[in-house]
Amino acid sequence: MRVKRYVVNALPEAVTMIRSELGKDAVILNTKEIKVGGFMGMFKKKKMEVIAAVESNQSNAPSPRKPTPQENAAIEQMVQTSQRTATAVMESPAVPPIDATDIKADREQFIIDEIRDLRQYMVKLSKQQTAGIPLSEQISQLKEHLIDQEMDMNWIDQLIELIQNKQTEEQVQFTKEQVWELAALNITEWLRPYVGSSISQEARIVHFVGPTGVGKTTTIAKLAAEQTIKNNRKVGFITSDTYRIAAVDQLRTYANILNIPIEVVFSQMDLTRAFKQLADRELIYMDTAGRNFRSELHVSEVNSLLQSSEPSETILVLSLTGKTKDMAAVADHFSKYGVQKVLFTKLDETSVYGAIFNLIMNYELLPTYLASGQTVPDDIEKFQIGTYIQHLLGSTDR
Ligand SMILES: Nc1nc2c(ncn2[C@@H]2O[C@H](COP(=O)(O)OP(=O)(O)OP(=O)(O)O)[C@@H](O)[C@H]2O)c(=O)[nH]1
Ligand SMILES: [Mg+2]
Repeated sequence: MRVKRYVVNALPEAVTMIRSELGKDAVILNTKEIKVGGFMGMFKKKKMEVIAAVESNQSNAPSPRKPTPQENAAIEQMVQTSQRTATAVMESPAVPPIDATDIKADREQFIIDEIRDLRQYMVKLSKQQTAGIPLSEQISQLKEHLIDQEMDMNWIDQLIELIQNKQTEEQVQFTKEQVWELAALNITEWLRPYVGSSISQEARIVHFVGPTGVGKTTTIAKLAAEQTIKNNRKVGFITSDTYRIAAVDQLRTYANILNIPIEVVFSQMDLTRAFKQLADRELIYMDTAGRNFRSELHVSEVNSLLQSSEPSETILVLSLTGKTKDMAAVADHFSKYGVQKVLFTKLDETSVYGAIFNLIMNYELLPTYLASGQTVPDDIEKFQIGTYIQHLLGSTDR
């Protein structure tokens, strides 16, 4: 067997040389791209190394290997060129002895193999992704953002998995905007069943309960102003907050400004008298003393004051400056007494909004209003998903 190495610019060039030097029965054993020349490792030129061989005894000749697609293309080009120009580059003036049917079969097999490999690769890839391979930079950024916002980890994980799966399904890499948009959509869907309830129109008596200093009295003044001035309703106040010196005075001041009658109660017995005094009022807001409601005893104590034979509702007031864990404990205690509606205050004093989401989702609380400042009556608005999500997710260019 005669074996010869050719270094050429392109395969057709080698084929011409092989045909003329080794004859028409020569076969290509190997081709590879190499780099030659250059200066100090730079400016090297791309060349092709072709190893060809010819057997003197044809029956023992090695069977030629399957041509690569690159070789196929080159051969085809060469066949066409030689057919067109009939240039006598070979010993034989005839068309080169390449069987077109063989090439076609080889090519088909090659495509089938490629498709099979590709499918196996895709299956491997999708398995890796569901098994938690590294997140894309955009998805990682969302995860970090939500951790900073103190959203519960189990919700973050669920959200990330949803976005990750969608990305795998669509076989693309989402941009930051797309990741944020998907997060907004999913969070909206999760919150939707809980959002939209306000203080019931049917409730004549509305009790406000919550830890010390969260803003119950201020909030009552804000809501009473809205009902009196905007809705022209006859509002009355009852306060049971007799623990603190000047606590009654605080509500009384607002009552005077808004021209709203106020009754002070010291026990459950006083309530009947107070309701009688306010018999002409369409709406009665009842202020309670802020207590340490992480203690269940205080919760049951205040609950005894909330009994009423008339349509009533209790609103749990929570400040966003509180710790999520403490808020959760309070929410848990009140939910045992059927308190479902919540009003968040001091939005203006925080830049961390995950607690709202956690409380709604974990305790099935219904958010009613968001208070965002000390000014009565302006700094309060109805809880809206869109506004809340803007706070939670912020803008994508941060
Ligand atoms: N920044 C900010 N301050 C608020 C908000 N709501 C109330 N406050 C302030 O929080 C402080 C306490 O408000 P109160 O209305 O007295 O709170 P409370 O829950 O009635 O307090 P106790 O009756 O002592 O339990 C006051 O200084 C209010 O001006 C709010 O949304 N944002
Ligand atoms: Mg108060």
